[in-house]
Amino acid sequence: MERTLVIIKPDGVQRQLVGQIISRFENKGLKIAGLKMLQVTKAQAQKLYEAHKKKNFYAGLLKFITAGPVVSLVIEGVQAIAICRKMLGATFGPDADPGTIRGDFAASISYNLIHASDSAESAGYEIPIFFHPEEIISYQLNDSKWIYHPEEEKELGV
Ligand code: FUP
Repeated sequence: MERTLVIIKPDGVQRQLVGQIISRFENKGLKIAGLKMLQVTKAQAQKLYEAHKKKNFYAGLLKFITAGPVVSLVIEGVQAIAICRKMLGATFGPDADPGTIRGDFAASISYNLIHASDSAESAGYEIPIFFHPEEIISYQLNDSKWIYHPEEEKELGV
């Protein structure tokens, strides 16, 4: 089982796409382990985008992610990190395939609606920026036996 950080960015909240985006993760069979709306602080934004500190788009990134409320989630599931990345699509709307979140909802090369951790290492770094341990809930989904095969379920402890 993996956990990953997903952030519906300010454009997603303003465009009232929160429900539709969260539904996609639920429909896939991924579990919501944490969920909150928040205003990202400058300190949180700097930490999240630490890897991009020297890039020319860094200032714009900080401005965008702090421009309004976001919805952040901890999404859990088998291979959740890779699955969520695939569901997001390519970084920029025009490049993202139809069927992906960005492909279906984003036309911009800067307003790209959503963030998801790109590796287990990133998830381990990013989740604590937005969630205290007690805000991430361990529970079993009622229908997990129809999301994963019973053997898979046993093996993976889902
Ligand atoms: P992604 O992992 O798809 O969210 O994209 P990256 O981690 O490569 O980049 C983080 C954010 O920086 C993206 F959401 C968009 C922004 N970005 C730019 O604005 N310009 C670039 O050239 C690359 C990324």
